[in-house]
Amino acid sequence: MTTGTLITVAPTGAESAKTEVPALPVTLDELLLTAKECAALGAAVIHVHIRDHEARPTLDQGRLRETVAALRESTDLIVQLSTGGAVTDPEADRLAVLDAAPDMASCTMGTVNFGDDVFLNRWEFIVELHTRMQERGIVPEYEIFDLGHLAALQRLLGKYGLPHGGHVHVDFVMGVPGGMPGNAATLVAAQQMLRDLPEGTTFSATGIGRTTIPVMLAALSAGGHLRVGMEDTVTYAKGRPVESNMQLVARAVSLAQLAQRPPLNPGEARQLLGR
Ligand code: KMH
Ligand code: ZN
Repeated sequence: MTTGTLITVAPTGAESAKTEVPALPVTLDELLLTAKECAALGAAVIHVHIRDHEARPTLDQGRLRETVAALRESTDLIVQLSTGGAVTDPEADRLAVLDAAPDMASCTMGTVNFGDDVFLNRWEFIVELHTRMQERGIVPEYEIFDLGHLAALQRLLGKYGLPHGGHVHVDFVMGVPGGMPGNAATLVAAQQMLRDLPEGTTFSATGIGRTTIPVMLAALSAGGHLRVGMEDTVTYAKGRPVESNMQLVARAVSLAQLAQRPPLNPGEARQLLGR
């Protein structure tokens, strides 16, 4: 059954430099302003990477806790922390992200080439993330960069059981150089593979860079949900840099409305995600 659209904003990421992308929110104040404005437009979830005082990616525990508290105080958004971090982050720091007690956290389902880098996600590490989230009542969003990651998720759930809340939600991150391509045919192939996952599994999709629009349109027509934000693209259209995360959320909201699948509010999103 097709429902409204869950819109997640991923405003910062770990890959773009503030010096090259001045509109990127990197301070807590910038993040909070972005969060409030994106929530007002129709976002229900925020996928958070934080930066240090020099705008470098960090997994600093104090900053993470402060960020979770501040987002909860000033918005109704579901707060999802990234456990992916940057490709250079050690596993121990990535696991410790859960100590900041977010509503949700990302859990990438396998290793993938990531441009010239490797985004390493060993099986034992994935199991540790999944089981710690179960114990602590944190809802995972399983990040799928390649089709094999869905087979890994099937294996994970078969061996270790359902996540907290019992609902499975995945996010197809498409168009990463080294991962699955960002196009409609691949999205449909990924969606077909959800048949092997628990009934009712939902998906969001995001397309990196120039795959943003084809992936967004394909996801909407296939009954999927959307993730948008400057983590995934810093170009709005050919030759036009993104001005703000709000610009990307506003576009997603208008396409969702056009598809007659208007944005879910945070309360509806919590119901959908079992949070
Ligand atoms: N920054 C990427 C290496 C996640 O947030 O869980 C990983 C990433 C995935 O962004
Ligand atoms: Zn991320």
